[in-house]
Amino acid sequence: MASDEVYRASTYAPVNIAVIKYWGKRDPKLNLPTNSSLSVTLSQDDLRTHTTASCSSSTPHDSLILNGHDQDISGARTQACLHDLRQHRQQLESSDPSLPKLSTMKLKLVSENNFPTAAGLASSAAGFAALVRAIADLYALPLTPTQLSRIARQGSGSACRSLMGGYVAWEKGTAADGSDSVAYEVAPAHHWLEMRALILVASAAKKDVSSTAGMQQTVASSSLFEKRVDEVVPKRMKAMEKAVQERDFEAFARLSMKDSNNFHACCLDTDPPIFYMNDTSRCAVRLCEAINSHHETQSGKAGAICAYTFDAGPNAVVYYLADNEQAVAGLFKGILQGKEGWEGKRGGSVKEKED
Ligand code: 2P0
Repeated sequence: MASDEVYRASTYAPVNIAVIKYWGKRDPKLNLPTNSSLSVTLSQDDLRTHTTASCSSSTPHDSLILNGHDQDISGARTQACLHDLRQHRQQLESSDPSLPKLSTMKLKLVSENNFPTAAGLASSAAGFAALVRAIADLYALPLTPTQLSRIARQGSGSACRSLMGGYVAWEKGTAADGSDSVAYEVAPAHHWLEMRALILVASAAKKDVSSTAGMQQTVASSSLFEKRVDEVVPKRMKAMEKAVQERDFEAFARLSMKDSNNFHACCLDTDPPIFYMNDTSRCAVRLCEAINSHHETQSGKAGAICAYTFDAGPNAVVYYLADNEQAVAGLFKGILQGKEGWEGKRGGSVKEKED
């Protein structure tokens, strides 16, 4: 019988790692950022969320199970995403009465992360991107990734950048209703296929200060942050887009490291100070610096071959080009293998799977 029919759609969404960081909201309700940001989407063969969305007339209530555990989805952010997606479906149903009334059915969402949740590895980015896309697929919504990014942004800011592959910018926008605060593709993954990302897990523990809380403490108390928003990031966004367009790794690396350091300096300038990086993280910074200096000495010319970046947690992401696999990833793995403080390591690529 049609009334018992179960409708279902599944999708993956990858993690993205920002090289120009999002930190701070100008409108917490609509989740609008104080500055634009730019990220690299990792291959979904590496770190990703898989989500299945289903509904039927007998589904009792909206629910989300993440890694086997029931999640509370009553929060305003998840509700905003569900509301918008249902509204889009309702519009389709009104224009074509033969469509099943999925918008009136409750949703069952089942997600799995293949990496530590809430440990500064962008789990909310992949999580909300997968949730929004799975429901959009279930509802057969004719929306572009940029249109979906506007919905996912309400769930978690960084999620809007996980709806596209490759190099993605999130334009902060100026409209009060957030309509122009969306993600767009700066370049597809195949534009710079040689890019690789090594994820160094310094700690898989849940972070002390959530990004959402931490960034608003920074907005309220850091004077360094004002300069970051007004001057530093607008210039860097342009320079980073250019570096990506021109596949200029040296510029990409310098900008990434500087922006990570500027973001963590703003965290330190927050009252009370927020420490996301730890001794193990600083060890990764030193190692990157040493690799770059060694390369410069050996080659006799300036040019970074690796770039570290840290999100709201101690784990390092190190970008490098495939040609320097041995000089960067090989060295990191050799030195850190089994070393105390590093609980695990993952190699990732932007497009193709690496071990
Ligand atoms: C980023 N981070 O650009 C930056 C760098 C953390 C440091 O986006 O409150 O989890 O859900 O919008 O997206 C983390 O912030 O925050 C983040 P909400 P989100 O990737």
